[in-house]
Formats: sequence, structure tokens, C-alpha cells
Amino acid sequence: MVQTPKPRLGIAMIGYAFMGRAHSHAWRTAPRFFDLPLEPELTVVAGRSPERVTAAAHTLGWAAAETDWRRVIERDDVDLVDICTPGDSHAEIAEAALQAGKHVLVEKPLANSVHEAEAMTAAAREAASRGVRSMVGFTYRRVPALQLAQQLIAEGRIGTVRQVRAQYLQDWLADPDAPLTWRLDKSKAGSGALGDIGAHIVDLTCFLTGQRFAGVSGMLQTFVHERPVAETADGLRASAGSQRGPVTVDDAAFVTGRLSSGAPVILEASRFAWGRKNAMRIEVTGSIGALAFDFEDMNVLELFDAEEPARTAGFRRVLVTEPDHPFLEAWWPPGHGLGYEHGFTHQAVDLIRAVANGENPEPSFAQGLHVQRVLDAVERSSDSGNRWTEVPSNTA
Ligand code: SOE
Repeated sequence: MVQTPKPRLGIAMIGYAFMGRAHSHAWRTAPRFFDLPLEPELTVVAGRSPERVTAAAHTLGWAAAETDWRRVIERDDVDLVDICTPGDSHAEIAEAALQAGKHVLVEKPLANSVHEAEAMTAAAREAASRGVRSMVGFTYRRVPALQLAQQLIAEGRIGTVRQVRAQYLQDWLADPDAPLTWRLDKSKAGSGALGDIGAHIVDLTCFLTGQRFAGVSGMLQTFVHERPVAETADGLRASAGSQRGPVTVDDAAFVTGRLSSGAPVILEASRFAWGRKNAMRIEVTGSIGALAFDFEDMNVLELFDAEEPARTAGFRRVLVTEPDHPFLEAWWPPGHGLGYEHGFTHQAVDLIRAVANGENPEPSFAQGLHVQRVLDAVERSSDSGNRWTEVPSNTA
């Protein structure tokens, strides 16, 4: 039977390092495993170095390479702009793309400051009135076990949320001679562990509980103040040169906070936690149960039902690989787990469907702005000796 080709969705990706690789894989994989209303086409990738962007286009499967993102946005065959650059260019690229009528996906965190995030949110709201969609890449929302956790909490399986504790621990900076890359430069990254990985657990807390942060007290710590400047860098892999330079961001962030319901939250983000590679853990305790997740065991959701008799009660490991678990129908037989890259594929799937159905996808720029406000409040609190700092609501 001859199949009628689906309408295409021309994608332009800006940046091609670690996140660019993950996003390229997602755009390519999504239509091969999911039945989608539009066919994403890897139209053009942009980057500053002509040699490197051409090589990246070839390796990652993009039809063309471009050295100026502005030219990409002008192209008629581009419908969606995927921003995988460091945070200092998110606002300019996203606003220009939305203005030009292109849908936008932007890597997390949304921006480097509340001010930029506010402008981006206003631009996204205006663009939505013209049918143009926007989304922030808080990818972990689309890990099936975390989708299931969100559903169970919304269904009341653990009762009223009482407390949240979350950690995001990595160790790629624990070596004091690990090179100084853009993630350690405040002017490029906005903040350190706080915005890079802390932003994920702030967003997940909101996603899982359906609440916002009302206030925080924060403590930021920089353990190593100077490092060898990176000579070459590709994502988290970098080689050190002989020159040294200052670290201008935090290495770790420690936060206590309260949600809009008053529920207390405790968060820890560190890139100095020896032995922890990508240990993103979150535990939500409710009035009649609890849920726990650890990314290093990402196909499992732990569920405690406090209504079971104490004699046999205990955390149950739910293996989230059944066909009726979120996104799983498209993948492997039960027990054949998923990995880091699948969250990006599911993100592409949901965004393509939202564009085709004329819906606003989540996390929205407004939700990204809320995360930005939390990060900003943590920094202000830390600067003022951990003083309690309110997180303004998006309308304030
Ligand atoms: C580096 O800490 C990093 O790549 C983050 O930037 C990503 O958001 C996270 O998914 C993995 O770690």
C-alpha cells in the first residue's frame, strides 16, 4: 500500500554539542517509533565554526549547516527552532525566532536572568496568539517513571503532599584540575550547579506536585575558585590548557523552601559529589504514601503505600516498562529498559503533537520563568546570609 507522505516540520537546531547531539537523536528517532502527525525534517544546524558545524551536520544527520543563526530563522523551510546553545544567547535567539513565526524549543534553564525570562515569556505569549508554540527543555519530565509519579500524585495515591526532598548529584568537577568550560562562566551559564542541574529538580518539584515555590532560603558554595582554561571542549568532555582562569559560578547549591501549599522542600545540587554521576533523586512524601525516583535506576519508581499493614508494608519497586506506562507502548517488551536519550525523544514527540494539534506544550516559557525566579531567589538569599526570600508569582 502506498502511504501518503505526512506534512513536514522543518527543524533548525542552533548549537551541536552535548545537548545538540541528544536533540538530533530525538528528532531522528521520534518519527521512527511514534506515529506522529508531522514528519520532522532535520533541515539545518547552525554554529559559529564553519568546519565544526559542517562536520556536526554530517555526523548528526542534518541536511545543511549554517554559521549565522539569523539566516536560519529567515528560511521558509524552517518551522521550528531548537536552541541548544549556552544560556547567554537563549533570549535573543528565541525572541527573534518567535517574532519570525517559528515554534521554539529552548534548552533549560530558560535564560540567564529573570529579566530575560520575563521578556521571553511575554514574547511566547504574544506568539501563541498567532499559533506559534514554545517549550522549555526540562527533559526529565518525560522520563516514563516520572510521568507515572506525576499521574499517581494527581490521582491522590499518596494523599496530600507533605514534603519533597530532591538531590541532583554529579562529580565531573570534583577534580580541581577539571577544565574551565562555559558551564563555569557566569556570563555564559548564568549560574553553576544551581541553574545547570538544580533547575531540573526545581522544575520536577513543580511538575510532580502541581505547585509553585512560595519562598526559599539558599546557600551557594564554590569549592574551587580557579581552574585550567579549557583548550578544547565538547559538552562535558574537555581538555585543559596551561592558562588558568577564575570560576565565577557556584559548585553546589543547598536550598530549603516552601511550596504554595506550605509544604516544605529540601533541594541539593552539586557537581562535586564524588561517585555520583547523574544521581537525580526525588522523593515526595504524602499523607498516605510516598514516591521515590533515582535517575541512576531510571526505569524504576518506588512506591510506599502507608495504608498497607505495617507487617508487610515497604517501598515497592515498580518497573516502569509496561506497555500501559507513559510512552512505553512505542518501545521494547516489558523489562527492556530505556535510557537518558529517551526523555529527549518523548519531548520531541509531545512538541510535534502540540504543534500539529494547535496546543501549547509544557513546560511553557511561563513555567521556565517560575524556575528562573526560584534560582534568582536562591542567589539573593545566599548573598544575604541565607535569609528567607519570597519567590514572586508570575503575575507580580
Ligand atoms: C551537565 O551537568 C548536564 O549535562 C546538564 O546540563 C543536563 O541538563 C543534565 O541532563 C545532565 O548534566
